[in-house]
Amino acid sequence: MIKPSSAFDALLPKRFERCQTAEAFAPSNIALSKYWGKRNRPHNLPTNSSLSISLGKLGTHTRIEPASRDVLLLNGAEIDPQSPNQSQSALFSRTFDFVNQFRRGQDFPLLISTVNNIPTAAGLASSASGFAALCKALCGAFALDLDDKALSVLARLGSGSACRSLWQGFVHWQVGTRDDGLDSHGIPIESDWQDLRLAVVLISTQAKALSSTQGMNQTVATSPLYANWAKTAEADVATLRHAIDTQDFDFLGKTSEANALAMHATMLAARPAVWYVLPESVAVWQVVWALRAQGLALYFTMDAGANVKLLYRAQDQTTVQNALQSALSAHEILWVNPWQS
Ligand code: 2P0
Repeated sequence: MIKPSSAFDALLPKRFERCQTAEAFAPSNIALSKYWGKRNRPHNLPTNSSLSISLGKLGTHTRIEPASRDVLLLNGAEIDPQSPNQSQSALFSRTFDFVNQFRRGQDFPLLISTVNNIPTAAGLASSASGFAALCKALCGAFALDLDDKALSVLARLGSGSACRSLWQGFVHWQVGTRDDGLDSHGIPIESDWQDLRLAVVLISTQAKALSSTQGMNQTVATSPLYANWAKTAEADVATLRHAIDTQDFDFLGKTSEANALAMHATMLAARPAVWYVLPESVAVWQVVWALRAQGLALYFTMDAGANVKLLYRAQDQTTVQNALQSALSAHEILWVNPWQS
C-alpha cells in the first residue's frame, strides 16, 4: 500500500527554506450528494464522487507562526495533548499527525491558532474547513506556491471532505482511480447561478459520540445496503450537475434530500446501526414536507450530526423565514448565503 506521505513528497519541495507567519480562511461545505465510505482509509479515498455547496463566511480561520514548540489553540484556548478529555487529545494528534507529514522531519515547531465560527464537531463539517484552512496556512507559512488542485489533494489527507473546502460555491470531488490519490480532489463547478440559500437548524451542538470516520468505516464494513449506496451517490452527482447546468432548483433540492435520506438509511442498516438523527431532526423533516405540500420550494439535507440544513431559493427568503420562525421557534437557525464571504 502507498503511504499517504507519498502525496506530500510528490507535491511539496524536499526542503522548506523558511517559516513565517501566515493566515488563511476556508469555508465549510455541505455535501448535496455525500461522501460516506472510503476505498482506502489512510488516503481518505472515497468509494464515490460527491458534490457540495460552500457555507460562505461560516468556516475556519487559521493563523500559523514559528514557535519554540508545537502548540495548538482552538478558539483561543490551548489544546492539551495529554488531556483526559479524549476529543481534545484526539484533535491535537490529528492536527499534528497531518502537520508532521507536511513537515516530513524538518524542525519547524509551530503555533497554530484555529478559530471556527461554527460549532466544532456538530455535523457542520468543521474538520472540512479546518484542514482546508490549515493546508492553506501551512503553504503560506513555508512560502509554497501550490495550485488549488494540489491543496485539495493535501487537504483530503487531513479529512476527506476538506478537499471540497478550497472554494466558494459548488464543488465536485471527483472520485479518482489512482492508488496514490493524486486524481481524487475537488473541482469548482463553473456556474453563474447563485440562487441557492441554506438555513442550518441547530438541534444539537454537542460533539457527536461516533466520529464520521468511525461511522463510515462501520457502514462500509457491515451495511448490506452499501453497494447500492455507492451507485446511487455516483448517479446523484451526475443529476446534480445537470440541475446546476439547467438552474433547476426543484431538481437540485429533491435529489439532495433523497441522497441524504439514502445515506442515513444505509447507515441505519449497519450492524450495529450508525445513527446521527434525533427525534427533533425528524420533526424538522416533517415541517419541511408539510410546507412543501403547501407549495413552498423547500428541501433538507443532513450529515453526520443531528442538525438539519434546509435548501431554498433567494427569492423565497422572507416566506421561508416567516414559515420557519413560527414552525421551528424552539431552534436557533443560521441563515447562509453560500457565495457571501
Ligand atoms: C460529506 N460527511 O460528504 C459527508 C456526509 C458527513 C456526512 O464527509 O474520515 O470528516 O475525515 O474523511 O470528511 C464527514 O466526514 O471524514 C463527511 P474523514 P469527514 O460531507
